[in-house]
Amino acid sequence: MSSQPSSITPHAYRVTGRNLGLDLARVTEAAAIASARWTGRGDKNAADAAAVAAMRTAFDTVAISGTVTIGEGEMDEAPMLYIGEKVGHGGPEMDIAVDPLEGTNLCARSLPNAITVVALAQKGCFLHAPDIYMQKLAVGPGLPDGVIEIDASIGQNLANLARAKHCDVSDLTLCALERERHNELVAKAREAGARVRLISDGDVAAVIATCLPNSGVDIYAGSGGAPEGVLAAAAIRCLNGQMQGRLLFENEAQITRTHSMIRADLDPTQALTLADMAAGPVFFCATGVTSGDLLKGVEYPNPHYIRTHSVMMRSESGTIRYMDAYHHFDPHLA
Ligand code: VTB
Ligand code: MG
Ligand code: MG
Repeated sequence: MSSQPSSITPHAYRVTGRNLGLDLARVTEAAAIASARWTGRGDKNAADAAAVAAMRTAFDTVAISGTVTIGEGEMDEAPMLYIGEKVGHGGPEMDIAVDPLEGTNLCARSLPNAITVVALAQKGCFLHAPDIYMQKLAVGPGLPDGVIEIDASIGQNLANLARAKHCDVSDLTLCALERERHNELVAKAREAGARVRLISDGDVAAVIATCLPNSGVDIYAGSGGAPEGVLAAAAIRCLNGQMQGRLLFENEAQITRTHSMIRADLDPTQALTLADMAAGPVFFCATGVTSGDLLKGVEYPNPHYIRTHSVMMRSESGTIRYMDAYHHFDPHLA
Protein backbone atom coordinates (compact mmCIF):
# COMPACT_ATOMS: atom_id res chain seq x y z
CA MET A 1 0.00 0.00 0.00
CA SER A 2 1.32 3.46 -0.77
CA SER A 3 1.68 5.98 2.04
CA GLN A 4 -1.41 7.96 2.96
CA PRO A 5 -1.88 11.49 4.26
CA SER A 6 -1.76 11.70 8.07
CA SER A 7 -4.98 13.69 8.37
CA ILE A 8 -8.31 12.45 7.10
CA THR A 9 -9.63 15.97 6.53
CA PRO A 10 -8.44 17.14 3.13
CA HIS A 11 -7.12 20.65 3.18
CA ALA A 12 -9.89 21.63 0.78
CA TYR A 13 -12.48 21.36 3.49
CA ARG A 14 -10.70 23.96 5.60
CA VAL A 15 -10.74 26.47 2.78
CA THR A 16 -13.86 28.51 2.95
CA GLY A 17 -15.47 30.43 0.12
CA ARG A 18 -17.06 29.20 -3.01
CA ASN A 19 -15.05 27.02 -5.37
CA LEU A 20 -15.57 29.05 -8.51
CA GLY A 21 -13.73 26.36 -10.44
CA LEU A 22 -16.95 24.40 -10.51
CA ASP A 23 -18.76 27.28 -12.21
CA LEU A 24 -15.89 27.68 -14.63
CA ALA A 25 -16.32 24.09 -15.80
CA ARG A 26 -19.62 25.04 -17.39
CA VAL A 27 -17.82 27.80 -19.26
CA THR A 28 -15.08 25.58 -20.68
CA GLU A 29 -17.57 22.77 -21.37
CA ALA A 30 -19.74 25.09 -23.44
CA ALA A 31 -16.73 26.23 -25.46
CA ALA A 32 -15.57 22.64 -25.99
CA ILE A 33 -18.97 21.43 -27.14
CA ALA A 34 -19.25 24.31 -29.61
CA SER A 35 -15.75 24.00 -31.06
CA ALA A 36 -15.85 20.19 -31.22
CA ARG A 37 -18.39 20.55 -34.04
CA TRP A 38 -15.47 21.89 -36.06
CA THR A 39 -13.00 19.12 -35.26
CA GLY A 40 -11.25 17.94 -38.41
CA ARG A 41 -13.01 20.39 -40.69
CA GLY A 42 -9.87 22.33 -41.54
CA ASP A 43 -11.27 25.69 -40.47
CA LYS A 44 -9.45 26.87 -37.36
CA ASN A 45 -11.06 30.30 -37.38
CA ALA A 46 -14.57 28.85 -37.38
CA ALA A 47 -13.62 26.48 -34.55
CA ASP A 48 -12.19 29.38 -32.56
CA ALA A 49 -15.18 31.64 -33.22
CA ALA A 50 -17.57 28.92 -32.04
CA ALA A 51 -15.59 28.47 -28.82
CA VAL A 52 -15.42 32.21 -28.16
CA ALA A 53 -19.16 32.77 -28.67
CA ALA A 54 -20.14 29.82 -26.47
CA MET A 55 -17.70 30.75 -23.75
CA ARG A 56 -18.87 34.33 -23.63
CA THR A 57 -22.53 33.32 -23.29
CA ALA A 58 -21.68 30.78 -20.58
CA PHE A 59 -19.90 33.45 -18.55
CA ASP A 60 -23.25 35.17 -17.99
CA THR A 61 -24.11 32.45 -15.46
CA VAL A 62 -21.00 32.98 -13.29
CA ALA A 63 -21.47 35.09 -10.13
CA ILE A 64 -18.46 37.37 -10.55
CA SER A 65 -17.69 40.82 -11.87
CA GLY A 66 -14.89 39.73 -14.13
CA THR A 67 -12.56 41.69 -16.36
CA VAL A 68 -10.81 39.86 -19.17
CA THR A 69 -7.08 40.37 -18.61
CA ILE A 70 -5.83 37.68 -20.96
CA GLY A 71 -8.24 37.43 -23.87
CA GLU A 72 -8.78 37.28 -27.56
CA GLY A 73 -7.02 40.56 -28.33
CA GLU A 74 -7.62 44.29 -28.36
CA MET A 75 -11.19 45.58 -28.39
CA ASP A 76 -10.95 46.84 -31.98
CA GLU A 77 -9.75 43.50 -33.32
CA ALA A 78 -11.71 41.03 -31.16
CA PRO A 79 -15.47 41.38 -30.97
CA MET A 80 -15.79 39.08 -27.95
CA LEU A 81 -13.73 38.31 -24.87
CA TYR A 82 -11.42 41.19 -25.75
CA ILE A 83 -8.95 42.49 -23.19
CA GLY A 84 -10.87 44.72 -20.80
CA GLU A 85 -14.29 43.20 -21.51
CA LYS A 86 -16.54 42.75 -18.47
CA VAL A 87 -17.99 39.28 -17.99
CA GLY A 88 -20.09 37.53 -15.36
CA HIS A 89 -23.44 38.48 -13.90
CA GLY A 90 -22.13 40.27 -10.80
CA GLY A 91 -20.13 39.40 -7.71
CA PRO A 92 -16.53 39.74 -6.54
CA GLU A 93 -14.21 41.62 -8.86
CA MET A 94 -11.89 39.17 -10.56
CA ASP A 95 -9.29 38.95 -13.30
CA ILE A 96 -10.11 36.49 -16.05
CA ALA A 97 -7.74 34.74 -18.42
CA VAL A 98 -9.17 32.80 -21.33
CA ASP A 99 -8.08 30.82 -24.30
CA PRO A 100 -11.45 29.68 -25.64
CA LEU A 101 -9.75 27.17 -27.95
CA GLU A 102 -6.13 26.48 -27.10
CA GLY A 103 -4.84 24.69 -30.17
CA THR A 104 -7.12 25.91 -32.97
CA ASN A 105 -4.92 24.02 -35.46
CA LEU A 106 -5.13 20.85 -33.39
CA CYS A 107 -8.93 21.05 -33.50
CA ALA A 108 -9.08 21.92 -37.21
CA ARG A 109 -6.75 19.02 -38.05
CA SER A 110 -8.28 16.63 -35.48
CA LEU A 111 -4.98 16.22 -33.66
CA PRO A 112 -4.70 15.48 -29.91
CA ASN A 113 -4.63 18.02 -27.06
CA ALA A 114 -6.98 20.83 -28.16
CA ILE A 115 -8.55 22.20 -24.97
CA THR A 116 -10.70 25.10 -23.84
CA VAL A 117 -9.20 27.07 -20.95
CA VAL A 118 -10.22 29.62 -18.32
CA ALA A 119 -8.40 30.86 -15.23
CA LEU A 120 -9.54 33.25 -12.53
CA ALA A 121 -7.63 35.36 -10.02
CA GLN A 122 -8.32 38.29 -7.74
CA LYS A 123 -8.29 41.68 -9.39
CA GLY A 124 -4.82 42.71 -10.54
CA CYS A 125 -3.26 39.29 -9.96
CA PHE A 126 -2.64 38.10 -13.54
CA LEU A 127 0.24 39.46 -15.58
CA HIS A 128 -1.31 41.85 -18.05
CA ALA A 129 0.66 40.51 -21.00
CA PRO A 130 -0.04 41.48 -24.60
CA ASP A 131 -0.16 38.82 -27.30
CA ILE A 132 3.58 38.49 -27.80
CA TYR A 133 5.95 35.57 -27.19
CA MET A 134 7.14 34.33 -23.84
CA GLN A 135 10.08 32.10 -23.07
CA LYS A 136 8.89 29.38 -20.68
CA LEU A 137 10.56 26.85 -18.43
CA ALA A 138 8.54 24.53 -16.18
CA VAL A 139 8.85 21.42 -14.04
CA GLY A 140 6.51 19.48 -11.79
CA PRO A 141 5.97 19.45 -8.01
CA GLY A 142 8.17 18.11 -5.21
CA LEU A 143 11.46 19.49 -6.46
CA PRO A 144 13.78 21.85 -4.56
CA ASP A 145 13.28 25.55 -5.11
CA GLY A 146 15.52 26.91 -7.79
CA VAL A 147 15.95 23.60 -9.61
CA ILE A 148 15.19 25.47 -12.83
CA GLU A 149 16.73 28.77 -13.82
CA ILE A 150 15.56 30.46 -17.01
CA ASP A 151 18.87 32.24 -17.49
CA ALA A 152 20.96 29.07 -17.20
CA SER A 153 21.72 26.84 -20.18
CA ILE A 154 19.35 23.96 -20.94
CA GLY A 155 22.21 21.55 -20.22
CA GLN A 156 22.59 23.03 -16.74
CA ASN A 157 18.85 22.89 -16.09
CA LEU A 158 18.72 19.24 -17.17
CA ALA A 159 21.70 18.38 -14.95
CA ASN A 160 20.09 20.09 -11.94
CA LEU A 161 16.78 18.38 -12.60
CA ALA A 162 18.41 14.95 -12.94
CA ARG A 163 20.21 15.47 -9.63
CA ALA A 164 16.98 16.53 -7.90
CA LYS A 165 15.10 13.54 -9.35
CA HIS A 166 17.94 11.14 -8.51
CA CYS A 167 18.17 10.00 -12.09
CA ASP A 168 20.34 10.46 -15.13
CA VAL A 169 19.78 13.17 -17.74
CA SER A 170 19.12 10.32 -20.17
CA ASP A 171 16.04 9.43 -18.09
CA LEU A 172 14.54 12.88 -18.64
CA THR A 173 12.16 14.02 -21.36
CA LEU A 174 12.01 17.65 -22.40
CA CYS A 175 8.94 18.85 -24.25
CA ALA A 176 9.00 21.79 -26.69
CA LEU A 177 7.02 23.19 -29.58
CA GLU A 178 8.42 22.03 -32.90
CA ARG A 179 9.62 25.32 -34.34
CA GLU A 180 12.73 26.37 -36.17
CA ARG A 181 13.46 28.84 -33.41
CA HIS A 182 13.87 25.86 -31.06
CA ASN A 183 16.42 23.98 -33.18
CA GLU A 184 19.30 24.99 -30.92
CA LEU A 185 17.38 24.23 -27.72
CA VAL A 186 16.47 20.78 -29.02
CA ALA A 187 20.03 20.06 -30.19
CA LYS A 188 21.48 21.14 -26.83
CA ALA A 189 18.96 19.06 -24.86
CA ARG A 190 19.78 15.97 -26.93
CA GLU A 191 23.49 16.69 -26.65
CA ALA A 192 23.05 16.73 -22.87
CA GLY A 193 21.48 13.28 -23.17
CA ALA A 194 17.79 14.03 -22.72
CA ARG A 195 14.93 12.80 -24.88
CA VAL A 196 12.92 15.50 -26.63
CA ARG A 197 9.19 15.33 -27.27
CA LEU A 198 8.17 17.76 -30.00
CA ILE A 199 4.60 18.98 -30.20
CA SER A 200 3.02 20.90 -33.04
CA ASP A 201 0.86 23.15 -30.83
CA GLY A 202 -0.71 23.56 -27.42
CA ASP A 203 1.86 24.49 -24.80
CA VAL A 204 -0.66 25.04 -21.97
CA ALA A 205 -1.36 21.29 -21.89
CA ALA A 206 2.34 20.58 -22.37
CA VAL A 207 3.39 22.73 -19.39
CA ILE A 208 0.72 21.02 -17.27
CA ALA A 209 2.09 17.64 -18.39
CA THR A 210 5.25 18.30 -16.34
CA CYS A 211 3.07 18.02 -13.21
CA LEU A 212 1.20 14.86 -14.17
CA PRO A 213 2.77 11.65 -12.89
CA ASN A 214 2.32 9.52 -16.00
CA SER A 215 2.75 12.07 -18.76
CA GLY A 216 6.37 11.17 -19.42
CA VAL A 217 7.29 14.87 -19.57
CA ASP A 218 9.85 16.09 -17.01
CA ILE A 219 10.50 19.61 -18.20
CA TYR A 220 8.92 22.05 -20.63
CA ALA A 221 11.08 24.64 -22.39
CA GLY A 222 10.83 27.11 -25.24
CA SER A 223 8.87 30.09 -26.43
CA GLY A 224 5.17 30.33 -27.15
CA GLY A 225 2.31 32.73 -26.61
CA ALA A 226 2.53 34.98 -23.54
CA PRO A 227 -1.22 34.63 -22.89
CA GLU A 228 -0.76 30.84 -22.86
CA GLY A 229 2.15 31.39 -20.47
CA VAL A 230 -0.09 33.17 -17.96
CA LEU A 231 -2.73 30.43 -18.24
CA ALA A 232 -0.11 27.74 -17.75
CA ALA A 233 1.28 29.65 -14.74
CA ALA A 234 -2.18 29.60 -13.14
CA ALA A 235 -2.33 25.81 -13.55
CA ILE A 236 1.22 25.35 -12.28
CA ARG A 237 0.30 27.37 -9.17
CA CYS A 238 -2.55 24.93 -8.50
CA LEU A 239 -0.35 21.90 -9.18
CA ASN A 240 2.58 23.12 -7.07
CA GLY A 241 5.04 22.92 -9.93
CA GLN A 242 7.69 25.49 -10.79
CA MET A 243 7.70 27.81 -13.77
CA GLN A 244 9.59 30.86 -14.96
CA GLY A 245 8.91 33.10 -17.92
CA ARG A 246 10.34 36.00 -19.85
CA LEU A 247 8.50 38.18 -22.32
CA LEU A 248 10.19 38.28 -25.71
CA PHE A 249 10.02 41.44 -27.77
CA GLU A 250 10.31 41.74 -31.52
CA ASN A 251 10.23 45.54 -31.67
CA GLU A 252 10.12 48.76 -29.64
CA ALA A 253 6.35 49.06 -30.03
CA GLN A 254 5.85 45.79 -28.16
CA ILE A 255 8.00 47.02 -25.28
CA THR A 256 6.10 50.31 -25.06
CA ARG A 257 2.78 48.48 -25.20
CA THR A 258 3.86 46.06 -22.48
CA HIS A 259 5.06 48.93 -20.29
CA SER A 260 1.62 50.50 -20.50
CA MET A 261 -0.09 47.25 -19.51
CA ILE A 262 1.96 45.54 -16.80
CA ARG A 263 2.36 46.49 -13.15
CA ALA A 264 4.59 49.51 -12.65
CA ASP A 265 7.05 47.60 -10.44
CA LEU A 266 7.79 45.03 -13.15
CA ASP A 267 10.52 45.48 -15.72
CA PRO A 268 9.07 44.05 -18.98
CA THR A 269 12.36 42.34 -19.76
CA GLN A 270 12.93 40.71 -16.38
CA ALA A 271 12.68 36.99 -15.62
CA LEU A 272 9.16 36.39 -14.34
CA THR A 273 8.35 34.24 -11.35
CA LEU A 274 5.12 32.31 -10.95
CA ALA A 275 3.81 35.06 -8.68
CA ASP A 276 4.62 37.71 -11.31
CA MET A 277 2.40 35.81 -13.75
CA ALA A 278 -0.38 34.57 -11.46
CA ALA A 279 -0.50 35.76 -7.84
CA GLY A 280 -2.89 35.03 -4.97
CA PRO A 281 -5.65 32.44 -5.01
CA VAL A 282 -6.29 31.19 -8.54
CA PHE A 283 -8.71 28.84 -10.21
CA PHE A 284 -7.97 27.00 -13.43
CA CYS A 285 -10.32 24.97 -15.57
CA ALA A 286 -9.98 23.17 -18.91
CA THR A 287 -12.17 20.88 -21.01
CA GLY A 288 -10.89 18.55 -23.72
CA VAL A 289 -11.93 19.18 -27.33
CA THR A 290 -9.78 16.49 -28.96
CA SER A 291 -8.44 13.64 -26.83
CA GLY A 292 -4.97 14.13 -25.38
CA ASP A 293 -2.73 13.31 -22.43
CA LEU A 294 -4.52 15.73 -20.14
CA LEU A 295 -8.15 15.21 -21.08
CA LYS A 296 -10.34 13.16 -23.36
CA GLY A 297 -12.12 15.10 -26.07
CA VAL A 298 -15.81 15.73 -26.63
CA GLU A 299 -17.71 12.48 -27.24
CA TYR A 300 -21.12 11.62 -28.62
CA PRO A 301 -22.02 8.38 -26.80
CA ASN A 302 -25.58 8.21 -28.13
CA PRO A 303 -28.08 10.50 -29.84
CA HIS A 304 -29.21 12.06 -26.56
CA TYR A 305 -25.98 13.06 -24.90
CA ILE A 306 -22.73 14.88 -25.43
CA ARG A 307 -19.98 13.86 -23.02
CA THR A 308 -17.20 16.19 -21.85
CA HIS A 309 -14.11 15.75 -19.69
CA SER A 310 -12.82 18.64 -17.61
CA VAL A 311 -10.26 19.37 -14.96
CA MET A 312 -10.75 22.02 -12.28
CA MET A 313 -7.98 23.22 -10.01
CA ARG A 314 -7.82 25.61 -7.08
CA SER A 315 -4.53 26.90 -5.71
CA GLU A 316 -5.83 27.68 -2.22
CA SER A 317 -6.87 24.12 -1.48
CA GLY A 318 -4.69 22.25 -3.96
CA THR A 319 -7.75 20.32 -5.11
CA ILE A 320 -7.59 18.84 -8.60
CA ARG A 321 -10.97 17.61 -9.69
CA TYR A 322 -11.78 15.76 -12.90
CA MET A 323 -15.34 15.99 -14.12
CA ASP A 324 -16.95 13.66 -16.62
CA ALA A 325 -20.25 15.24 -17.70
CA TYR A 326 -23.14 14.05 -19.83
CA HIS A 327 -25.05 16.90 -21.42
CA HIS A 328 -28.55 16.07 -22.50
CA PHE A 329 -29.86 17.93 -25.47
CA ASP A 330 -33.55 17.27 -25.32
CA PRO A 331 -35.14 20.75 -25.49
CA HIS A 332 -38.27 19.43 -23.70
CA LEU A 333 -36.57 18.69 -20.38
CA ALA A 334 -38.19 20.64 -17.54
C1 VTB B 1 1.96 29.32 -29.22
C2 VTB B 1 1.58 28.35 -28.12
C3 VTB B 1 0.16 27.88 -28.26
O1 VTB B 1 0.29 28.35 -30.62
O2 VTB B 1 1.21 30.49 -29.07
C4 VTB B 1 1.65 28.70 -30.56
O3 VTB B 1 1.74 29.03 -26.89
C5 VTB B 1 1.96 29.63 -31.72
O4 VTB B 1 3.32 29.59 -31.91
O5 VTB B 1 -0.11 26.87 -27.32
P1 VTB B 1 3.90 30.04 -33.32
O6 VTB B 1 3.62 31.49 -33.43
O7 VTB B 1 5.34 29.71 -33.25
O8 VTB B 1 3.18 29.23 -34.36
C6 VTB B 1 -0.12 27.39 -29.67
O9 VTB B 1 0.62 26.19 -29.90
C7 VTB B 1 -1.61 27.10 -29.85
O10 VTB B 1 -2.36 28.27 -29.60
MG1 MG C 1 -7.03 31.54 -28.69
MG1 MG D 1 -3.81 29.43 -27.84
